[in-house]
Amino acid sequence: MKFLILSTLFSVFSVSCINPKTNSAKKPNVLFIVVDDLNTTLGCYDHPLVNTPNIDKLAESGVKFNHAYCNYAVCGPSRGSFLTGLRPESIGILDNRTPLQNVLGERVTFPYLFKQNGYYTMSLGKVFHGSNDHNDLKAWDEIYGYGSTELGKKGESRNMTDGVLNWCWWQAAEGSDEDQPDGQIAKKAVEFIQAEKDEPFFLAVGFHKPHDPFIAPKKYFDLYPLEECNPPDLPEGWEPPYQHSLPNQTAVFNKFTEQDKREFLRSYYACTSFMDAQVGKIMEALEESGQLDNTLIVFFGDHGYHLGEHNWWNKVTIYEKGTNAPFILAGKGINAKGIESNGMFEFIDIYPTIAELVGLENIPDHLEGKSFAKVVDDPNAIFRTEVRAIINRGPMLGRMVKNEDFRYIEWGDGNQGTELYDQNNDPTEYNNLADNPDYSDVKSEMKKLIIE
Ligand SMILES: [Ca+2]
Repeated sequence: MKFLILSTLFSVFSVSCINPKTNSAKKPNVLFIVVDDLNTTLGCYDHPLVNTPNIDKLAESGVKFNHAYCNYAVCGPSRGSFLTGLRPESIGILDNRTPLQNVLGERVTFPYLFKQNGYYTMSLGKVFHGSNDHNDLKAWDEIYGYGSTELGKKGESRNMTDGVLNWCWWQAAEGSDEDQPDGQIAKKAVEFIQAEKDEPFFLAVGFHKPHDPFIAPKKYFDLYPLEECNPPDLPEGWEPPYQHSLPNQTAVFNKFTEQDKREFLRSYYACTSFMDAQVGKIMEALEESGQLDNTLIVFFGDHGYHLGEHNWWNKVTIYEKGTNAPFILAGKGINAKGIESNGMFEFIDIYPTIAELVGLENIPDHLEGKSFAKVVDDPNAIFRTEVRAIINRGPMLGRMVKNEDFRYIEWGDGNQGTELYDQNNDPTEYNNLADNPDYSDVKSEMKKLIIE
């Protein structure tokens, strides 16, 4: 009630005493960059090889989060969740086929709240997943999607599975950055930033790479000699605890040669550096236009990604590698500079956090996330004591809960298997403790936490 009264008073005040346009111009802009299938393989997350100077610079100017977790490690469900502020089961999107329009109802999405608050809203590339019926069209003043030019479709390429998996190929493309969709997105974003605007803006930039197929201009492939692209070690004799611990394409990766693995890594790294260069163009435009100081920048990957860990080369798991993603906040309102936060949060927390940081009004009450905006004043703040994610294996659901010490997984409500990993002594999660009697108490404690 207190909030309602304050909100009403403010509204009256703003209408009667301040020119609405002047008032709205004081709100910070938001640059919201979501990157498809980007894991923490970045310089600023201490990767020894990958070259990402622009993302590193962004991290140095703000807060880098080490424990950001998606709620579902697939594009559509993850975006359907964080853009509505609802868990995947609550919004009802558990695959890439369910259109948002079928389930959204009257609920206000994250970008639509900006539009309702007087922002000019722009969507470039992959923000919502998929075509128009997967989007919230009323949220945007403008929406643009992009495709490769004919030149950008040429270049040396190879499918690393001899064609068995039609997504699993790379191409060192001819042409420039702007022969690729992400280069065109960056160009449009720069033009948008340079243009005169009356309103504050919400600029959502959805970069496609490093999502497969791994296509980037050749110069980015040249950054990474194959002999320096070292695949991770697997423990001798390790097998997944259950067939459904991983998705159903593991047989293909059992045939991966050393050469295949190194090419996979090189192409993911090349795509990441290509995307990083596009981030740099946008940041430079913000700085040169004098808007950097009045823009909140949000940068993250839409979920995690395995690069050979657990002998798996993709997403769709509820392990650390599948659920943990890079997340950086910088710019307007982020007082901490070059800080790491080890506080855990879930992607459903993004909506209420950014809405609070920017000072949006009429934040809807359907949101299931918790704001972690207090990080601005206290980088050591704890947001959640545990995080949760789910994943489908056909009709079976897998659930994960993780706290500071353990990750616990249940398949089919526990009837189809359980997994328990010590996060401190076994961070790579190869030693399943679920059937170890020494951990039966831990397991029952974690079981109680699996549903919030
Ligand atoms: Ca994705």
